Amino acid sequence: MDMQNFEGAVNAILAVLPNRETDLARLVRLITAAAYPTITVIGKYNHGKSRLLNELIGHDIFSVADKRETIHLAEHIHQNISWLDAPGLDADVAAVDDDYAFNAIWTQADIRLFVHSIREGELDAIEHQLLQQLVSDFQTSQRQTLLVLTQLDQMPDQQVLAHIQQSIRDQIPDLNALSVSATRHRQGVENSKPLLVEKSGIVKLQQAIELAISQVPNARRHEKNQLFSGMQQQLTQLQTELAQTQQKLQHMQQQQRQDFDEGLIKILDKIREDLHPILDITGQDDALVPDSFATMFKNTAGKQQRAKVQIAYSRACIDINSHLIRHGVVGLPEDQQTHVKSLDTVIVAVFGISVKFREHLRTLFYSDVERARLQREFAFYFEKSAGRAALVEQLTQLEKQLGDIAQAQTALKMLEDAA
Ligand SMILES: Nc1nc2c(ncn2[C@@H]2O[C@H](COP(=O)(O)OP(=O)(O)OP(=O)(O)O)[C@@H](O)[C@H]2O)c(=O)[nH]1
Ligand SMILES: [Mg+2]
Repeated sequence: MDMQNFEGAVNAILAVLPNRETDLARLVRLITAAAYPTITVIGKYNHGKSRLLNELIGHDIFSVADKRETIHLAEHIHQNISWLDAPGLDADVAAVDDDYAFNAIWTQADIRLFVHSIREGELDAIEHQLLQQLVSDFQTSQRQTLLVLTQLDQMPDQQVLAHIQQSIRDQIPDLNALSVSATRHRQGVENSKPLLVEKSGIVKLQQAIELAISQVPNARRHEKNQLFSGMQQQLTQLQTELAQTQQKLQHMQQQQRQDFDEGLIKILDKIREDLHPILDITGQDDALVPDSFATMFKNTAGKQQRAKVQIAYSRACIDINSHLIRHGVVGLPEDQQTHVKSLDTVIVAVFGISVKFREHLRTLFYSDVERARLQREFAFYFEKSAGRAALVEQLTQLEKQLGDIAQAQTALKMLEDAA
């Protein structure tokens, strides 16, 4: 699997699990990393991180200064260990520097040396919070953090020193802090003074680092498994939830349609029933006798009959319309609207505008063919209504999301096979 495929796989997973960005970066690092364990320093600027690394490596590799000095990540490979020097943390000064530092601790490092200058007294809030995060990260990832108190030589008063060491122990009881002095170590080494070397604390720190390094292979294996299974679980859970929602919505979709269809049939049956007395006339249909000039202002039998037919038809329309509104069908779809508002109703669209005579009512409500057409057409407008369209849209979205999850699962599997 090449880098490009890695990127594709990572993006497929990120599309579904955006909050796993750091975890995925770490996972890719674990899959592609060289066999070397990686050790980084982390801590506030000017606390002696770079100088500590130089002492541990035994060469002046990283630049040291009495000011804010390291601004990028620097890597040096020494005796099969990758040593990373990171910029000092200081959110106020340069957020970008912090990005480098965070990348070092969360993505790259197997072991973190958290550096705090004992000259500064207790840990401040930012250091404390980050250390706690690192300690709790150990519970999940088994990545180790060593707390290193630097510039021990700057604390000549043993009582004050002991007091600060105790305060820090109280602040972060889960970590055993190691106190060191880079300058004493350097002096001891350069002047061949084993006692000074011993007193520098660097040797003890080196032993602690050795121990941590020996645990890296197991920790990495654990971390990989934990990341894979964590993401798999998250994907499965998401998939289950979405599939349940999908089922619910599909059921609702069916149920709504069934309610609409059944309700409409009931109403059409009732209209038939109601129309009986009006349609069942024997003999001549007075409604068909047109008014003449002579009867223009008279209340003729024809007028009465026509009024009766109109009233019956209006009632039928009201019944159907209230059924439509109850089911969210409030008007014609936009592409069917005209500039005549009064004609822009579903009723007019389905019934037409010239229902005037008994014959029209008979055809509309008594013929089976026509009734099937009415059911079909009203259902068509029902499906076009806003609520129904929104439901379809929701289902389309869900299907897409489920597709994305399936892709993310495949991508995760690919990564796992590459690991
Ligand atoms: N006396 C004494 N000075 C130290 C010790 N460690 C580091 N220093 C000095 O502290 C200053 C800062 O050291 P650096 O190693 O550059 O500090 P840093 O944490 O890397 O700083 P940034 O790169 O800016 O984040 C330098 O002047 C070092 O010489 C120590 O153990 N004792
Ligand atoms: Mg530095």
